Amino acid sequence: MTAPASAAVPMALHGLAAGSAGRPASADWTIPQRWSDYTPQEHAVWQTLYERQTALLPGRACDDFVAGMRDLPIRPDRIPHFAELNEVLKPRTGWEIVAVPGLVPDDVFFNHLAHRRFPSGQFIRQAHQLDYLQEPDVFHDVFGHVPMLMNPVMADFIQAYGEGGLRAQKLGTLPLLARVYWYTVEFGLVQQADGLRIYGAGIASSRTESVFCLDDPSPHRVAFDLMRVMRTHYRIDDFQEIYFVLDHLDDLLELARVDFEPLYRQVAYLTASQPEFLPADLAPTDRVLHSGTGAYAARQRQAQAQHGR
Ligand code: HBI
Ligand code: FE
Repeated sequence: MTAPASAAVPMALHGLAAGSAGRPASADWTIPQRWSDYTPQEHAVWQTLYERQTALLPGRACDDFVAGMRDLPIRPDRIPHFAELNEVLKPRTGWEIVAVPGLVPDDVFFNHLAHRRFPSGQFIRQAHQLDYLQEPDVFHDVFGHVPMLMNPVMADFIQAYGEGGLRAQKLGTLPLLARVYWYTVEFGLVQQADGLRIYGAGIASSRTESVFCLDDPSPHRVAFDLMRVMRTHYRIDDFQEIYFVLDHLDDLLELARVDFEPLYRQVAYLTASQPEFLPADLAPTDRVLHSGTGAYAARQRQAQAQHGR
C-alpha cells in the first residue's frame, strides 16, 4: 500500500497467500478471532500504528470517518475485539466483522460482503512491516474500513459491490469492477466544504499515503467518473499516481444502484478502439482538480533502474 520496505526478515504469509497451509477448515474461510491469544508485542504494534494514524488523520480523514471512529470501541492500547465492535456496528448499519486468516478467494470475499459481513484479517503485521504489507491485516481492515462501515451509504455500497462482484465473476468482468472498489473504498478522496479529505481505507490506514495523497504535487486528483475509472489501471505496489474525488460521499448511493452490465459492454466497446488509461494518464474528459507533476513516480522509476530491476 506504500513504498516497499526491504525484505531482510522473511514475511509470514496468511490466507490465500500461504497456499494450502493458509486455508481454514470452514467453507467461508472464517476463523475464531482468538483475541486472548494476541501477545503484548502484537498489541504494541497496534498501539504504534493507531497512535501515528490518529495524529495524522484530523483535517485529512473525512467527517464520516472521524465520526465512525469516535463511535466505535477502538482503543489505542489493544487490538479491537470483533465481538465488541459488532455490538456497535451491527445495530448501526447491519454489518458485522468476521475473522479470516488473510486474503480469501474472490467468491468467498464477495459472498461475505453481499451478506453484510466484513472479513477482517485476524493477524497483525510484524514490527518490521509497519509501513508496508501486501496482505490485509487487522489494522488495515479494522482501522481503515470499519469506521466507514458505520456510514449507511458506504454500508450499502460495499454490500452492492459484493453482489456485483458475484455477477461480474460470471460475466468475466471482475477486473473492471475491482477498479471501482480500488478507486473508491480503498483509495477514494472526497470533497468536503473545508477541503479535500480521505475516505479510502488503503489511505486511511497508511501513514505515508495519508500525507502523500493530499499534500504531494505528484499525483493527479480528478473528479470521480464511473466509466473513466473502469477504464483505468491501478498500482498495488506503490502510492497511487491518480486519485478520484467524489463531490459528496452520498454519490456512492447512486453508484450502489448502477446496473453494471451495460457499462461493461460499453467499456469493452471503447477498449476495442482506444487503449485503457494508465495511472499516470489524464483523459481529455477529466475534470482535473490537480494535474500531478508525476515527480514521485519518476523518482521511483529512476531508483529502481539504478538498482537494476
Ligand atoms: N480478501 N480478506 C480479503 N480482503 C480483501 O480486500 C480481498 C480479499 N479477497 C479478494 C479481494 N479482496 C479482491 O481481489 C476483490 O475485491 C476483487
Ligand atoms: Fe481493504
